[in-house]
Amino acid sequence: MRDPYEESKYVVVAVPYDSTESWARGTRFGPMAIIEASRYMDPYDIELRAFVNDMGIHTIFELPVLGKSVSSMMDIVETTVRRLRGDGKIPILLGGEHTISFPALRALNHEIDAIVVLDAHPDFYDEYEGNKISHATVCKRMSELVGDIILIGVRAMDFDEGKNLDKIGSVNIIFSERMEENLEILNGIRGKRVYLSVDVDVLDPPQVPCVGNPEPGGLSYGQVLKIIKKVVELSDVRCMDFVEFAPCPGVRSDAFLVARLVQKAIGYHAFYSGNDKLRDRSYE
Ligand SMILES: [Mn+2]
Repeated sequence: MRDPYEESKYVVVAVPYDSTESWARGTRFGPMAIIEASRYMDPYDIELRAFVNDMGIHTIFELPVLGKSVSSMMDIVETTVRRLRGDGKIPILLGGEHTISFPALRALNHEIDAIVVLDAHPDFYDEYEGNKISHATVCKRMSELVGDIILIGVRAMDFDEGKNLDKIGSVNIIFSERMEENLEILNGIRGKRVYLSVDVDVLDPPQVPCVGNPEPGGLSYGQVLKIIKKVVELSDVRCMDFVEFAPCPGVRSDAFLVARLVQKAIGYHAFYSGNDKLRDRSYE
């Protein structure tokens, strides 16, 4: 995915930041593991009957955020995303910890009507371990910028987070165990400009065991794909991120799964936003 910047609609940005992570650090290795796995992926998408190579994807290798303070990381991410949107690109951020979504949203919240988050946790603490900005508070902070927020796949939360969720009128939660029957909530984003954030811990741990905070009872790869497809089809997604992947030594299948998820998401976006090149190469 090394198309020239000028010719690319999608720009993949590696953000290897994991400084506020509370349990296991290691999401700093996530972006490069995903990019590395993507090199071995077949570029043909069977479902879309199209070549991902034709979609125009440029990759910005690691932003210099490692070991930086939260505020410098935020400046770097915000400046980068603002520049990409100024050039008309769709930023695809690879984390790193979930915290990176907040500065990304801040760079473009003037053009966002709703946020869709896939996550095992609501990340709705007001403050966590003394920090206002961390992986555990990120969705609360984001909801203060854009109040219309849908959380999908939640299956673990703290009592205080529940109270914070109640205070915000337009938070919709689709809990993991009632996912299928509640997906019609997504119809509320039809036609809206959306920020899509995928915390890969939304997946069931056997599928992606190496995440910051593994939580049992998660979604399958197929369910996550279905949700991303629906979001991209119904709405106008302006920016996406895939966060919290922390590769374990010796395990390759989960990096491959996340890379495929990113590839599929870009493919759906290109398809539903009418990429002619993509359709021209179809076998149909
Ligand atoms: Mn999260």
